Amino acid sequence: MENSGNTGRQTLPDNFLWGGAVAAHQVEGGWQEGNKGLSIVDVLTGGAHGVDRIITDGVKKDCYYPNHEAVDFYHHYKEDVKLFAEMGFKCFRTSIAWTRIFPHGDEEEPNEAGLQFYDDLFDELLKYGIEPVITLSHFEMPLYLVKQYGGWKNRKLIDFFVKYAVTVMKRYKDKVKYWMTFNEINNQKNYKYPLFGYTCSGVIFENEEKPEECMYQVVHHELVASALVVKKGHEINPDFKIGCMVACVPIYPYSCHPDDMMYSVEAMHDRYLFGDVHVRGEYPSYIKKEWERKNYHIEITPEDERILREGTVDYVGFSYYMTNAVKADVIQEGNGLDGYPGSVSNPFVKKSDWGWQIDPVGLRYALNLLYERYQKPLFIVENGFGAIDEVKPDGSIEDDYRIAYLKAHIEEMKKAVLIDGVDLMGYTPWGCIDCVSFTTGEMKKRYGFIYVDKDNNGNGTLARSRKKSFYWYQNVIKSNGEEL
Ligand code: BGP
Repeated sequence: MENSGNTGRQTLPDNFLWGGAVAAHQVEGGWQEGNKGLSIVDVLTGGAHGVDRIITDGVKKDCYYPNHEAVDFYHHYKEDVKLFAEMGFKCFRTSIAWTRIFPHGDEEEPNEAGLQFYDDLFDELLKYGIEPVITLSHFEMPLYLVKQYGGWKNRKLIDFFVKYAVTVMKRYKDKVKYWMTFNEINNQKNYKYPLFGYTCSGVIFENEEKPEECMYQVVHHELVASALVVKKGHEINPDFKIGCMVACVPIYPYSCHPDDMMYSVEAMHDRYLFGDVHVRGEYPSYIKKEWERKNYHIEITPEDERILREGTVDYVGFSYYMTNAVKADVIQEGNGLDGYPGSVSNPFVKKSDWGWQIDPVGLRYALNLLYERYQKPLFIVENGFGAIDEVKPDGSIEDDYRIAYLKAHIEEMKKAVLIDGVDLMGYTPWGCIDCVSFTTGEMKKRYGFIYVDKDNNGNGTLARSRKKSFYWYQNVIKSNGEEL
C-alpha cells in the first residue's frame, strides 16, 4: 500500500512540543562542582568505535573519563538555551543528576547548590517559553549507593529514590510540568550487556549467581519506585504529567513464515514488558508464565502490587532509533544494543556507521504499536542520527544526511498522527547539542543541530556553532512541521 496520505490540509496540533533531548551526564560536566557526588557514569571510561566503555572503580588514573567535562553545559547552559530558543524550541528534555541533589544518595538533607543549579536552568528555559521535560533517572545514580547498598538489588533504593524525586518535584512544582521516571527502563532486558545493566541499576549482572532472575528483581524495585513517584507527584501538583520512558525497537519477523511471525511476537514481549507494568499497573500473563517455567521467585509483596496499580503513568515517552528483525531458525546470541537471539540483518533497510538500522516507516509502525496497546498519549523523546561531522575550512557543517534522516522520520510521524490518529504530545530529537555518546563514550558520534568543538580525547575549545540542520529544524518548528 502506498503510504501517501493527504496531510496537506491537516496539521499537527498548535501545542505540539517540538524540542530536543539530552541527559545530564552526557552534557553537563562539572562533575565535582557544587558539591556534586560521584555518579556511576563518572567512572566509565571513554570507549572507541566498536569498543565498549569500561566500568572502573573510579580511581583508575591512566584513562579518560568523558563525562567529567562532557560539553560543559554546567557552565554554558545560558548560551545553549539561547540557541535552543533561536531554533524555536517549545520544550527541552534533560535529566537531573541525582548526585547533585543527594551526593551520596542516602543523606538526610539535599544539597542546596545542586538544587539551585536546576532552578537557574529551568528559569533560563522558562524565560524563553521553553517547557522543561525532566527525566529523574537517565542511566545514572550515586556511586555510593552501589558500593554501600548494592544498587537497585536492595529494596532500600526505593526509599532513597522516592525521597530524591519528591524533593525535586516539590522544589520545581511551579517550573516543571512534564516528568519521566526511568530512561529506557526496558533496556535492562539487555542485562548481558554490562553497560546497560550497570548504568540503569548499579548491578553487574554477570557477577550474580542467577543474572536474569536478579535483573527482574532489580527492575521490580524500580517499577515500584516509579509508581510511588507517579502517585506522590500527582499529590504535589495534580497538573503534573508523569510518564515512563521505554526504548522502542520494533522487532519484525524476517519473513511471513508463521514461525518467524510468532518468534517476533515473543521477542516483542521482551521489549514491552516493563512498559506494560508502568501503563497497566500489573505484570502481564506472559512474564508470569516465564517465571513459572524458569522457577524464578521475584519478591513482590501485596503492598507492591497495590502501589503498581495506583501509580500508572499519564503518558508513554519512548526513544526510537531503529527496527530489528528475527528469524526463528537462526537462534544465535545477539550482541550489543539491538541484539536479540535470532537477530538478522533486514535487507530492506540501510544501517548507520554504528550498525543501527535506519527505518523511518518503523517509527510510524512503533507509534501505532504503542498507541494500540496502551491508548495513552505518546511522546517521542529521542530519535536521531549519530554521524561523524566534517567542519569545512570556513567553519560550516553541511549535515544533509542528518536532515534527510530527521525529515523522513518526521514525515512518518505526521502520518501516524494525521492518518492513524495517534495522540502524540511532541518530538524531541536526541542530542540536540553534540554530547558524549552513551554507548561508546565518543564525541565523534554526533547528533546535534549545534556543533561543539571537542574531540574524542577531550581536546577542543568547546565553542558552539550552528550546523546546516540548525536552520532546517528552526524552519520545521516555525512551520509546525509543514515545511520539511
Ligand atoms: C539512548 C539513550 C541516550 C543516548 C542515545 C543514543 O539509548 O537514552 O542516552 O545516548 O541512546 O545513543 P548513543 O549516544 O550511544 O549513540
